[in-house]
Amino acid sequence: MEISQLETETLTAIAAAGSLETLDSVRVAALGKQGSVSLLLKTMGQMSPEERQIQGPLLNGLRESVTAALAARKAVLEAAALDQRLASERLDMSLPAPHAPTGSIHPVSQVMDELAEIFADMGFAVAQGPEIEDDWRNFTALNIPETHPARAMHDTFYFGLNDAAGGKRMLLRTHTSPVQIRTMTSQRPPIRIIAPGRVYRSDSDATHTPMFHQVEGLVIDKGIHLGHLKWTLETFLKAFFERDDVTLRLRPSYFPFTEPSVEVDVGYAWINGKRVMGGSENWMELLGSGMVHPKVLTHCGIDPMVYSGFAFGVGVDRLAMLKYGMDDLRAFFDGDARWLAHYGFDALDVPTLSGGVSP
Ligand code: 2NL
Repeated sequence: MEISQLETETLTAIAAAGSLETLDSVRVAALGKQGSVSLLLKTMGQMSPEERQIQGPLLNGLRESVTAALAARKAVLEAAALDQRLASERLDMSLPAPHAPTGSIHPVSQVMDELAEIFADMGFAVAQGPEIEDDWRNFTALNIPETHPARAMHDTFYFGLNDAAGGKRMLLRTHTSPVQIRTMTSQRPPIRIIAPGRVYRSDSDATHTPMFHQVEGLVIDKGIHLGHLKWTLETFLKAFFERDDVTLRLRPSYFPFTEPSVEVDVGYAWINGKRVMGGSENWMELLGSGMVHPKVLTHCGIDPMVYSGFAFGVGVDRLAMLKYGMDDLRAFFDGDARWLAHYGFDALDVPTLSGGVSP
């Protein structure tokens, strides 16, 4: 076949190719191993030098024009295919996001995160410890001897006597104080910690669950006095309830592990059937505190002639109820998805002092 005729036929086929697939079969038929252009190019090997001088440039010209036409057609077909995809694959940006089931942060976790944020700002570290403790850390080190009525007060869950850990009687901690005991026996003052966590007492009614959450705070340093305790609790409660007019009332009390012991009430008023913090119309007992008993410091190897400190304890569940308005403590631990959806918090809404501790 004549070169010019082959060129016309091939370029016509390329121009007529309506899809990338068709175009590729035209390419194979022309430039493939057995393609018409390729076979013609191979005939140059048998030509005489004189003939090759004439035919060579013509054949190379044929290959170049076919290659260029294929590339141009391919670009046109690809652009058309993209246009078609853009026209058909439409995404409506005004549609609502698809429903995806999401969990939420339990009010207890939310409040614990808020407490950690508030106390971190005052220089406190968060300390944790085991929920299964020994008698010494839960009672004895805290100046609660074997026969002390305070042990009965705590309605303790005990494990069996023959424990692998050297015959020690183990128990479920009745408060998070053993965490502070662990800190005082393993670190030197100054100490500034809060210890939030689960605690257990054999008690169950509308206002008591056998497991509940407590946060205790401990500060040990030289020259710590009741004024430091009062300032710390005042600063904490103002930040927690997000009101500058929170009022405190300190009353003398008794705990074996503090001397003196101080019970702290917060003032509140009823406004439109809602409890609002502040004022001195009504008082509610909120937390227990005091100066750490010298015997507790001595038990932990801290010299009470050199160091002093204060401690406090407060129920986290109670703090959550007061701040977020739940009325039944038992619902906290039912795992009811509707209750959790109603009272739960956005996992991405992390409490910060700068952004407000509550959502
Ligand atoms: C309450 C009372 C309180 C403490 C907890 C404490 C811990 C150590 C030493 C001294 Cl290691 N004290 N903790 C002190 C006073 C009160 O909790 O009624 N909590 C709900």
